[in-house]
Amino acid sequence: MMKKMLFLVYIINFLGFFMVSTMGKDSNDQLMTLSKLKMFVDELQDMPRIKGYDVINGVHVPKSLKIGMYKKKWKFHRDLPASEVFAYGTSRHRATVPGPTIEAIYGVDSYIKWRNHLPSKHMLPWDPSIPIATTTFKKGIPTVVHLHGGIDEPQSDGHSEAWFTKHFKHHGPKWTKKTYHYHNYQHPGTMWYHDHAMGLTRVNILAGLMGAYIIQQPNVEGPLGLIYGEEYDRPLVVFDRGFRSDGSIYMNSTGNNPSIHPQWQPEYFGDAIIVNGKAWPYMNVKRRKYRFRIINASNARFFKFFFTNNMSFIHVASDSAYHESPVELHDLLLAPSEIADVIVDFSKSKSKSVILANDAAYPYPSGDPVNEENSKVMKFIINSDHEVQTGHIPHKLITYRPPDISTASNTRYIAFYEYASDIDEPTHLYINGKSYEAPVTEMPRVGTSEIWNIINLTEDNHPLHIHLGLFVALEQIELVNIEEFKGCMMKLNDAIKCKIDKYSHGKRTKVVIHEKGWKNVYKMMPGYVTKIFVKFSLIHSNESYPFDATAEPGYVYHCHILDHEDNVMMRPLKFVN
Ligand SMILES: *[C@@H]1O[C@H](CO)[C@@H](O)[C@H](O)[C@H]1NC(C)=O
Ligand SMILES: *[C@@H]1O[C@H](CO)[C@@H](O)[C@H](O)[C@H]1NC(C)=O
Ligand SMILES: *[C@@H]1O[C@H](CO)[C@@H](O)[C@H](O)[C@H]1NC(C)=O
Ligand SMILES: *[C@@H]1O[C@H](CO)[C@@H](O)[C@H](O)[C@H]1NC(C)=O
Ligand SMILES: CC(=O)N[C@H]1CO[C@H](CO)[C@@H](O)[C@@H]1O
Ligand SMILES: [Cu+2]
Repeated sequence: MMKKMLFLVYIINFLGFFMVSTMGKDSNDQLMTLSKLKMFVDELQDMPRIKGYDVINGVHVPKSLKIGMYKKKWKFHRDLPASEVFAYGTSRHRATVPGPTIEAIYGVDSYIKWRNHLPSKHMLPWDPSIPIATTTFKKGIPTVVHLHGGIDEPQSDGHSEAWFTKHFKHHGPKWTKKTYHYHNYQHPGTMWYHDHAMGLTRVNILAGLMGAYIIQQPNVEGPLGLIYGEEYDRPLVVFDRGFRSDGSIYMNSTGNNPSIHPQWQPEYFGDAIIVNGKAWPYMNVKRRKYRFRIINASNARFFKFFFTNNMSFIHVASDSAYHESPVELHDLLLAPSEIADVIVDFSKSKSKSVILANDAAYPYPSGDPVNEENSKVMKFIINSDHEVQTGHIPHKLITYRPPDISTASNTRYIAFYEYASDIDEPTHLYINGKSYEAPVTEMPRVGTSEIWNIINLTEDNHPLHIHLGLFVALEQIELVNIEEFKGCMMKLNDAIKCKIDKYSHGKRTKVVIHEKGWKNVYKMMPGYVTKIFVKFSLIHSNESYPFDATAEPGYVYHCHILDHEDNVMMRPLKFVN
C-alpha cells in the first residue's frame, strides 16, 4: 500500500514537472520593468455594486443572484497591454477585477449561485505535487467561493474540497450544493469573498477571483452617523502583482525546491501595487471626510500604510467588527486578508495632493525593504473648494461583549512548523505537524469558547484565519531558549510534554489598541506564543447560529498567506453538539 502510494506520488511529481516545464521558461527579459510605468495615471474605480436584497414596499426581502467566473482581458495600467484574468461578474462583459462589491442587509438572506465558466487551461503555473483539487483540468479549472469573515453554514462556506468545475461537471468530495445561502446574520461589517479551491487558492486569487462583501445593519449603523454606503464610502481592494512585458500576470513557474515541488514557492510578491484593479491609481477627492474599507488581498505582502503628509487614519473597525471607539493612527499595518475600516479627513491636508505609501518589509518583518515601486500605493488629488458638509465621526461606535476568559471550555496548543530541504529552502508548512489530510483534531462544541495558544516555530509572521469563529488576541509572549523548545517540538509535537510553560516567559508584546476587538485574522509573531480567545457563537446576540454548524462538510482554519495555505498550512475544523 505504502509503496504503491509513493509510486503514485512519483508519477504525479514527474507529470507535474512535465506540465510546468512546458509552460514557458522564466527569463528576466520577459518581465515588465515596472519603473517604466508612470504612477497615478489611471483613475481609481469603484467596482460595480450589487445588492444582495430586494426592496418591496419599503421592506428588505431576500434575493437570489447569479455570479459567474469568467476568463477575460483586464487593463491594470494605461501603458500595460491588457492582461488575461479570471474575473467575477454578473456577465462576462460586466466581470471585473476585483469582482463586484456585494451589499447585503443584516438578517436578509442572499442566495448566490456561483457559476464557473472557466476554461480547462490555467493562465498561471500551478503545482500538482501539493494536495490539490485535481491534477487534470479536463473538465475545467476547480474553484469554490469562501466569504471571508462570514458566519455561514458549512455547506455554503466554500470548503476547499467543495470545489467544482465549469457547469458543475466535476466536483470535489465535500461539494454539496450549487446555490450558496448567506444568512447575513452576523454583526455588520466588511468582508471579502475569494476563491478557496484546494491547492489552487493562491493562483486563482492571483488570477483575479476576489471581491468585497459588506453587511449593513441600518438600524444599528444609521444612528452612529458615520459615512455609510454612499459616494464617500469606498472599498479599496489592495494587492501586489508582477507582469511580463506582454501584460500577462507573472508568477515564477520554477519552485524553490523544484525536485520536490516543481512550481511551489513559499511567498508570492509582485512590485506593482494594485488598488481596485488599477496599478497606483489616483482619486479626486473633496475637502471632506471619506471612509475607506481597505482589504488586503495580497498573497503574502503585508502593508504598512501611511500618508506622505502624515495625515491620520481614524480606525473605526478591524476585520469585520466595529471598535468601541475610533482610534487615530499615523500608520496602519495590514496582514494578508486583514481589513481596516478607516476615515480619512482630507480637509486636514495642507497639500493639494497626498500619496498613500507603504513601508512594510517583505516577507514581513525580516525581508527586503520596500523599493521605489512597491512603496507607493495611490495618490489623492484634493479639490481646493471649501466643503460645508465634511462628514461625522462619532465618539462611540459599537460595544460587543468583551471576551470572558472564565467561560472558555477548552485550551488548545496550535504549533506552526516550517520544513526545509537539504539546500535549506522551505518545502512545506504544517499546523501541529500534520498534513491537511490527517484526521480532524479540532472539534469544538458549537456555542462554546476556547483558548488557543498559537506557537510560531517559523521565521515568518503568519496571519491565522479561523472559519466561523471570531477571536480576540489576549497576549503575545516571546519564547525563551527557543532552539531547545523547538528541538523538543520537532520530536514530540506536543506543547505540554515539551513544557511550554518553562519557555513562555520572555518579552510580552501588547496587542495594539485597534486590534483588541473581535477579529477573524491575526498576525502570529515569529518566536512568540499568541493566546487568543475564540468564540464559536455570535458576538452581538445571545441567539444561536441560524443553521447547523455541525453539518458536513465542516470548516477549516489556516494561515492566510495563500502560498502557505496551499502547501498545507490548513487543517479541518469540525463542530459537535
Ligand atoms: C524563479 O525561481 C527560481 C527558483 O527559486 C529562481 O532561481 C529564479 O531566479 C526565479 N526567476 C525569477 C525571474 O525570479
Ligand atoms: C496584506 O496582508 C499581508 C499578509 O497577511 C500582510 O503581510 C500585509 O501587510 C497586508 N497589507 C496590507 C496593506 O494590509
Ligand atoms: C505625525 O504626526 C503625529 C502627531 O500629529 C506625530 O506624533 C508624528 O511624530 C508625526 N510623524 C511624522 C513622521 O512626522
Ligand atoms: C446575553 O446574555 C448575557 C448573560 O445572560 C447578558 O448579560 C447580555 O446582556 C445578553 N446580551 C444580549 C445581546 O442579549
Ligand atoms: C519557537 C521558534 O522557533 N520561533 C522561531 C520564530 O521565528 C524566529 C525568527 O523570527 C525564529 O528565530 C524562532 O526560532
Ligand atoms: Cu503562513
